[in-house]
Amino acid sequence: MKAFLLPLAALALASSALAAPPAKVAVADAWCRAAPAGAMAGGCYVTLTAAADDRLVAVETPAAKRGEIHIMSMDGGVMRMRKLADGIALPAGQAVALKPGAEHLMIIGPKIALKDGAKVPLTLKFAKAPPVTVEAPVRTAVKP
Ligand SMILES: [Cu+2]
Repeated sequence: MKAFLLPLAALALASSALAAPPAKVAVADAWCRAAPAGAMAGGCYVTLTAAADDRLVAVETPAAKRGEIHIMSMDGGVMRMRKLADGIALPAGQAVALKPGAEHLMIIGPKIALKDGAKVPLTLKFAKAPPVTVEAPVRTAVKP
């Protein structure tokens, strides 16, 4: 009897693994930094925690011409930023904070005023997990 039941149990396990949805990425603390009227771009920040190893590969928003993933770094005593073409690695279970002075999201050619109280919808795209859309409030001050 035991020999007959075991294969059935194994089959049930295998089929539930197949039906499992892709691991998700949790998105927390999204915000965008207020920018002067007419600014060509603005920075946005989020904390991402992936359930399984993943990558942030793109950001899209209807509130700007396009979104990019950037990093700030010191280059000969000057702060510079550049586009991260490969996005940002998200190790499983580890909170990755995008913040001023480090990795950030850049919205290029904002179509709305980036002032206190405005909201920027951001759709974050991942290599494996389904995309997540959040509303990032615009703030003047850096989050405490
Ligand atoms: Cu930037």
